[in-house]
This record gives sequence, C-alpha cells and structure tokens, in this order.
Amino acid sequence: MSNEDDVVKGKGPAGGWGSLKGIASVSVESSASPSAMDTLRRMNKPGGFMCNSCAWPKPKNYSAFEFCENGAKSVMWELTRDRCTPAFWDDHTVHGLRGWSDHELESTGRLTHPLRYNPDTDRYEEVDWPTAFEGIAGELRQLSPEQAVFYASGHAGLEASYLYALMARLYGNNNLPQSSNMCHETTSVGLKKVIGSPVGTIVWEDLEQADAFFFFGQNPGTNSPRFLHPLKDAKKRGASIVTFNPIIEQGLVAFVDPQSAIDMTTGRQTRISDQYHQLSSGGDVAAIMGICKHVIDADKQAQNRGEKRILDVEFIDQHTQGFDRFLDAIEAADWGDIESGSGLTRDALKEAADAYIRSEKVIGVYGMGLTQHTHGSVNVGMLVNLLMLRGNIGRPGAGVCPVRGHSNVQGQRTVGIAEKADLVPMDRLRSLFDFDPPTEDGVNIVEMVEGLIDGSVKASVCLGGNLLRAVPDQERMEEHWARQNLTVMISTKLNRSHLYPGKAAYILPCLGRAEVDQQASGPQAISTEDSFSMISGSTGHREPASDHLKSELAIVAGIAKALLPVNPNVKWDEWTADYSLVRDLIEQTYPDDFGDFNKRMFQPGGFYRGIAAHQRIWKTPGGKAHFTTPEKLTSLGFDANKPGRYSLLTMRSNDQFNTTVYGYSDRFHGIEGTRDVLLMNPEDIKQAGLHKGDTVELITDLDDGVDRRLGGLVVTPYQIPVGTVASYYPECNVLVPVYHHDQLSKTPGSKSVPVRIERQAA
Ligand SMILES: Nc1nc2c(c(=O)[nH]1)N[C@H]1C(S)=C(S)[C@@H](COP(=O)(O)OP(=O)(O)OC[C@H]3O[C@@H](n4cnc5c(=O)[nH]c(N)nc54)[C@H](O)[C@@H]3O)O[C@H]1N2
Ligand SMILES: Nc1nc2c(c(=O)[nH]1)N[C@H]1C(S)=C(S)[C@@H](COP(=O)(O)OP(=O)(O)OC[C@H]3O[C@@H](n4cnc5c(=O)[nH]c(N)nc54)[C@H](O)[C@@H]3O)O[C@H]1N2
Ligand SMILES: [Mo]
Repeated sequence: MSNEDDVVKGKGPAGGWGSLKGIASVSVESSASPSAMDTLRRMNKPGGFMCNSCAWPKPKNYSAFEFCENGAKSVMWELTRDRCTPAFWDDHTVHGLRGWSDHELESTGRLTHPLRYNPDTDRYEEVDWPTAFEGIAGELRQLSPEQAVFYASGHAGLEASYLYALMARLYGNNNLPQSSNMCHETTSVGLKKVIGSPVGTIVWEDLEQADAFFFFGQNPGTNSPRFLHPLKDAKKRGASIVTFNPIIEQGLVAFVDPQSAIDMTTGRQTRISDQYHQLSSGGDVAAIMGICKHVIDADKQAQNRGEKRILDVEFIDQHTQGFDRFLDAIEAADWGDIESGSGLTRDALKEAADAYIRSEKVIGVYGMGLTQHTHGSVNVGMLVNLLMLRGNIGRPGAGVCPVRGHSNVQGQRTVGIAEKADLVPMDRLRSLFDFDPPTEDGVNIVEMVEGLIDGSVKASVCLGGNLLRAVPDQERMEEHWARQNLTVMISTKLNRSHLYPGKAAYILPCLGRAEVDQQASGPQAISTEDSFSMISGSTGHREPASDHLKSELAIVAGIAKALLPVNPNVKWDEWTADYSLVRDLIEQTYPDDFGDFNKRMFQPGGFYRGIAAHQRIWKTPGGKAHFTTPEKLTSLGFDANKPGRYSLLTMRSNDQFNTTVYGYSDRFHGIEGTRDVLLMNPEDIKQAGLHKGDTVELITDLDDGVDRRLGGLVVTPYQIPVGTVASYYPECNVLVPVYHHDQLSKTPGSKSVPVRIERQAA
C-alpha cells in the first residue's frame, strides 16, 4: 500500500463500549421509549420474544442479556415513540418523498393506520380495514392467478407464513418469491444439490466442540454479533479461526464481550482470527482449490511415510460420489492460476491448509461473500468439497454453517413459502383443505423482476420488506413497479417501496414482534426457525404502537377471506382467533418436522426439527454427498483483468439492517457521517489517476445497452485488494443487472459487479 497514513481503517474491537454506544445512539435517534430496556431483557428467552433482527440461534443456557448491538438496535427501532400517522400526508406527497433517504423515510416512525393511495392528490389516505381487504380482493379477482405475486421478506412468523402460502395456492399460484432469493437461495439450491439438505448441518453443541472455524464471506461482528460469544469460548479452548474476506472485518479481528464485566472494565479483547486472508472478490473457488491441493499433498506425504491418512478415506468411500473427478481437477490445477484467481500466495494457502489438517473437527461458515456471485453455487460446492475431504460433515463439532439473514427466513421456506412446487407436500394440502393445489412452479425474484419489466406481473403483495429497494436493477424497476394494477405492502415503517404505488395501492400496518398480539381467544404467540433449524415460540409484551394495527396473520387472513370462495375446511376466522390451530395444521402438513409443535415451542433454545445431512443421510439422487468439480477457478462471471474494470462488492454497515439505515456511523469500517463512499486500494487509486476525496461515478461495465450508474461517491483509500472496490448496499442496487446472478439459483451477484469508474466534477 502506497501511503499507510491515508488508508481508512475500521475501529475495533467488536462488542465493548462501542456496541453500547451504538445501542444508545439508536435509542436516541429512534426516540425509543425508556422502558425499551425492560423489553430487551426478555429477548430470546423462553416466555419472551425472539429477536426480530437476524436468524442466529439462541443458546439453551441464556445469559442476563441475550441480545446484541444489532438486535437491540432493531428492537429500539421498532419501539420508537415516533408515529407516521395519516396526518403526515397533509404535508407530503408521494413524489415529494422520493427525494428522502432510506433513513429519513423510516425515521418518520411506526405506521399507525391502513392507507390507500389517492392518485388525484398523490397521497396515501386512511382507509378502514374491511374496505382495504375488499379493495385488494377485488383487484386480485380481476387478474388471472399467474399475474399476481406474493413476496415475503423473512420477518413474519411460521403461522402467518403458512397461511400466506396457503392463500396464494388457494388463489391459484406458486408465485411465492422470498427475500432469500436475493440471499441464501444459493444455499437452498446449491447446498441441497451437494448434500441433499437445503440448510446448515450444525447445531449449538457443535459450536462448543469444534477445533476450527473457517469463515468464508460472513461477517459476524456486524450481521450476527451473538456468534462472537461462542467464538470467544472457542478461542479460550484453543480453537483456530481462519478467515477469507477481501475486507478486514473488525468482528473477525477482535472482540470485547459486552456481557463480561471484567472484559468491559479492563478492555480485555479476544483475538478472533488466527489467520486473515484478504482474497480478491470472487477468489474463493481458487483459494479453496489451493487448500485442497495442499491437503492432497499432505495426504500423499503421510502415505509415503506410512502414517495415518490425512483424508477421511472411509467417509469419502461410504458417503460420497464424484471424488475421483475432483481429485483429477485438484491435480490439474495450476498454482499460478490459483494465486492469480484468489489473490493469495501458495504459502498463505499452505498456512490455512495446515490449520485445517491440524484440526479434527472443523466448521465451515459462510454468508453473502460466497452466495452472491455468478458462480455462488460453485463456491458453496467447493466449501463442501473441502469439508468432505476430512469427513467434516455430519459428526459432532463439524459441519457446514450458512448464517441466515432475517429472523424467520429459513422457517418461511420450511412452511411452504416456496415458488418451486416440488418443495411443498401438495398432497397433504389437497387432503387437508380439499382443493387442487397449483402444480406449476411460480416465480422467484429474478423472474418476478423480468415479469414486471415485460408486464406479465400485474400485482404484488408484500409480506414485509422493501422489495423495490432490495432488488437488482432497482432504478429501472421503479417505473415498472408503479405500472402494476395493485401494490400491497404489509409494513411497520414507511420505505421506498411505498413511493411507487400501483394503480391501486395499499399500505397495511402490522404489529411488531415485541408487541402484544391480542385475538379473540386471548394473547397469541408466534414461532420462528433459526439458522440451526431450531423452532422457538415468541410472545410480545409491549403495548401496540397503535390501536389500528393488526397482526401479520390477521392481515393475511383478512385478505384471504375477502378474496377466496367459502371452503368449509378453510377457517380464516378460527385460525385468527387461535394461532395454536395453525400450528396444528403445520404439524399435520409437516409431521416429521413439527411433532408436538404446540407442546415443544417454548423449550429453552427451541426444538430441533432435524436435518438429514446432520445425520449423514444424503437426500440426493444416488443417496450420497456429491463432490463437485468447478469448471473455472473463479466465481466471477466476467473477465476481471480487463483494463479499467473493477469488481464491486456491495457491503453492509453495522448501522443498518438491510434497507433500514439506522444512522451513518459504520465504525467497523471506519466510515463516519456518510454512506457515499467508494473504497479502493491506494494502488488502484494511483493507477486510475484519482486522489483521495475525489468524487466519482460508478458505471456497470457490461454492454447490454442499459446505462446503469451511481454518482456522488467519494474515493476512500482502503485496505482492500487491488481490483476489488466496495460501496454500500442498497444504494448500489441501481448497478446490479437483473440477469447478473448465480447460474444455478439466480441469487443476484451483488458481491461482484463489473464496474468502471469516472471522475465527476466535485
Ligand atoms: N447489522 C446487520 N445485520 C444483518 C443484516 C444487516 O444488513 N445489518 N442483514 C441480515 C441479512 S438479510 C443477511 S442475509 C445477513 C448477511 O450477513 P453476511 O452474510 O455476513 O453478509 P455481508 O455483510 O453482505 O457480506 C459478508 C462478507 O462477505 C465479504 N465478501 C464480499 N465478497 C467476498 C468474496 O468474494 N469472497 C469472500 N470470501 N468474502 C467476500 C464481505 O466483505 C463481508 O464481510 O445478515 C443479517 N444481519
Ligand atoms: N446489492 C445488494 N442487494 C441486496 C443485498 C446485498 O448484499 N447487496 N442483500 C440481499 C439480502 S441478503 C436480502 S435478505 C434482501 C432484503 O430485502 P427485504 O427483506 O425486502 O428488505 P428489508 O430491508 O429487510 O425490509 C425492511 C422493511 O421491512 C418492514 N418491516 C420491518 N419489520 C417488519 C415486521 O416485523 N413485519 C413486517 N411485515 N414488516 C416489517 C419495514 O417496513 C422495513 O422498511 O436484500 C437483498 N439485496
Ligand atoms: Mo438476507
């Protein structure tokens, strides 16, 4: 790096006083009520409510404060005393609000009343619930079922999600795309392809036994901070942590436990990563190939010396297929290609391989850094290859750990929010509800976007989320979105998706997870599934933000009842009155996963729904786990060596949850007061004839006739590999072409977008 002093660096450690300050600042910003702290104490514990932020599991033996900076911010944000009432629209028009930032829109506070858009005044106006339900149903009834889409962001609980999927199928389609289509669809498809299970294989106890954690493109400090506690414990018992990430993430460097009085007063830090490999964007296939090559070498040497094999030959023989072909590819792989593809040296990869070989039990952790690439599924397959060489799947202390995003994103898939018909037990639905479920696959997000562009999608119902801001090709999408006959958003806060209303448009405000959900039979609990497939009950205790809110389940049932013909087996009112009846239906539909659902949902730590690959049962064609052989040593879908082209990685700040921007302090990345930055290696800055502080525009470097650009970004020298640049999501979504996605799962390639850079007048 040319001038070390100039390089912006993150401020660590993760946790510590920084995290308490972070919570405090959101508490002030969001004007959370003073009693919010009491609510936080109930979080993630039996009898309390489950965090509405990420899907990281809860331990059985919980501590006094079983929450993190991230979760606390998310709850405070929900418990704000600010309200966005119908009177807000006296002063604002929909078009006028388009100039507002994501932060400003959500800062208006909780939505309080159902609203309908009035095109004559360009404002949303209060509407009563029955009128809203009838209006929505009327629009949907005029369409043929394939023209409407039912999106879900991973917030809503299992009960509401089950009914939402049922509503779509009774209406007549499987158009049930979900936020995971932009996220871990690579896992749902790519991991399932190789091990037969679409989710991770580890459970909490495995975290307590692992000898090593290999992190590929997952950032626990920002995105799943409670993970840092088991990592701290792992370090105490001498486990190794090896990280592959283009960016230095503070949470993977050091941690001060905010729950430990001693650590907090002495500032005692736990060093997290023993090795930190700053590979190039999209360099994982090459990096893992290099590690595998070293492992194979070590195995040969062990054989020559007559020592114990390094490979788990028995596992490979009994449990896998495709090994010989993969072995040929390892032998054939050229070190020059591995080094240039990964941006790492042969020696660095040897160091990683040595740690891998030394460790009996290894967990491979991954996130968006693997999934969001043109060849994201190949990445996932490669990580599984590495783990399988030494039998590191389906035994205690070992396994694959995709860290999921939204708190119930995995669970929604489990209970039927799936666009692929064969993932759903349609026969059971047929016999339970006496109808013919649709057999054709529905659309995923990419196909929905294509349908919006070509006009075949005419109505969108959104159970949570901010889809229009989260999707690729976002700017192009806005005009198409607004051309729909109907847009319906079930939301807690105002966001950008509300500002492009369809010809008929409704915002339906719902209860938050921490709030009391009072129904005819009494207060209701809901349930969620975490990243380890544990199901937990959740009970809200707070007074609702407004008397006019309905629960997500009641809203879904309200629309469904207005929309669908009467069916004696379909009892929307009874189900709304008593959610335990819905859990009975879930149990009847998925008896293997949800036995004794109502009885077990409040078990500390939740109940395990059981994952086949965890027990080395491979639900693949052939009944074995598959080694996969990559065609190329990169997960990029473009030539990264073209002069003037960079690979753009879209990143998250620790002051945001997806499109919800709490504030402008990203201390872990050392960026304060702005999000309009472009992180670049100092060498790249020099090469491009730029200087620190220049204002530049990013232009998507693909020749498809569409001009995609994002300006106003300030050049910021950063510790990031040459050729890789970074800027924030969701702002960068205007740059991601909709067809730029993982080949297998269609997950958008948001971590490697080919861009060029142009200087702008300041
Ligand atoms: N505070 C907070 N928490 C969140 C969220 C949030 O926005 N804010 N979002 C939630 C959701 S929905 C999700 S899905 C998860 C996302 O959580 P993560 O999966 O951690 O997602 P990201 O932070 O987008 O990316 C992870 C890491 O990948 C690295 N990376 C980028 N490109 C590459 C690459 O080519 N190779 C490798 N090895 N690494 C790469 C990035 O530098 C980053 O550190 O977090 C959830 N939790
Ligand atoms: N370039 C780029 N694009 C990305 C990503 C990336 O890394 N880079 N990440 C992708 C990922 S991983 C994901 S998961 C998607 C996220 O996409 P979404 O899930 O669609 O977006 P969120 O920002 O999580 O949604 C925020 C909104 O949800 C609503 N909300 C909050 N809580 C609740 C609740 O309890 N109930 C209901 N009904 N609504 C609620 C609020 O109105 C809030 O404005 O974005 C994807 N897009
Ligand atoms: Mo996500």
